[in-house]
Amino acid sequence: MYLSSVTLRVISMPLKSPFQTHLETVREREVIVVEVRDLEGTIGYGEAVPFSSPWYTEETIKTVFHMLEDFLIPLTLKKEWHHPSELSQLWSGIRRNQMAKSALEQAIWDLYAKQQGVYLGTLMGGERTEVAAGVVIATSSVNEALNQIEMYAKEGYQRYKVKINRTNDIQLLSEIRKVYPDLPLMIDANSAYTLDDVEHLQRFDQFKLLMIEQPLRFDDIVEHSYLQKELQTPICLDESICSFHDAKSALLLESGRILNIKMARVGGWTEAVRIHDLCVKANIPLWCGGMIEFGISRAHNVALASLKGFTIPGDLSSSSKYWEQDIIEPEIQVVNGMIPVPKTAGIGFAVKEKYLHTLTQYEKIYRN
Ligand code: OSB
Ligand code: MG
Repeated sequence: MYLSSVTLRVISMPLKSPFQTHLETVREREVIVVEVRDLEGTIGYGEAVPFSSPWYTEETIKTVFHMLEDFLIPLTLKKEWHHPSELSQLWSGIRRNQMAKSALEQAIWDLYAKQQGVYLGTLMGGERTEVAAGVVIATSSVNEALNQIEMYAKEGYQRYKVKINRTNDIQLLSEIRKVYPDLPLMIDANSAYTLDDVEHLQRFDQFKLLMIEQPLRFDDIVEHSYLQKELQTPICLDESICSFHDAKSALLLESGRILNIKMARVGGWTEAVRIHDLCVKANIPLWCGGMIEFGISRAHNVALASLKGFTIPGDLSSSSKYWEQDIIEPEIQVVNGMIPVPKTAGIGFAVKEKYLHTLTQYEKIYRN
């Protein structure tokens, strides 16, 4: 495949309301939009979604820019390759840096699907015509959490994920269950606990949660295996799964019963689909994770979630949850708890190029 150019654009926008976890409060979101062009002028888009600081993963906006500019883009423009499925191998000499790889690979897959005239989800084997939407409640205030659940329930979201911390967890869950005894509810701990907290974590079993996401260390697989044996509530790993190999280890050790796949966290489409296929074979239910992202990344996620293994509603919310105005059209909209899967070529959404320019803080073009 021949790319005539790659463009990187750092864009920035305030969130409509702060996204609060016990690790960080996000108010302003920066991402890097990756645009690739072929000789005919067809354009593919990807979105790099690290945060401005390394609180969720070690990558940041600056490290991703550096990895793209100094390693991934030069290698991709210089070497001969024929199909996007070859990229992960082409880049295998570059250790980790999954979010940088994911964004460039996304853009090239989008371009390739457009060249083929096929919807990207279909190209990847996805068959769903709509995907189930879940929503994330990220506030430390119990009242605010209850208000948000009430508001999102009106939009029909099918699964509610609440961010918890060590000081508010039991109170927050008790209050939610008092009002909503049957709500499809899960919690995300973002590594707030250790194995010393086993007895405390066992108290969560009473709340009939769908799962608890990443209770222990961000890079742990072994201790989660021990913890899962002590809990009725299924564990779902997030931060710990950065590759196919990690997923295989987690399955071998039974470190959880559910997996959240984030394309950005595992290095792109190719790795995400490998993990999907592994989990389908092993009967591990999947859902698609979110990154407080803009529409390009969400569009790739909707395509991923159209694959058959994604049987649990993902972190897939309407564009309007975070943004005054998203960068794609139509915007992503949850209707009766579902998001329709598009059918048009590539990611299936158009990028508002003019609007993108107004959000751009910094831009650089690399030509072949
Ligand atoms: O831990 O799942 C997480 C967002 C940013 C960083 C980490 C996480 C999240 C989410 C997804 O919870 C929120 C969303 O995109 O709606
Ligand atoms: Mg998580």
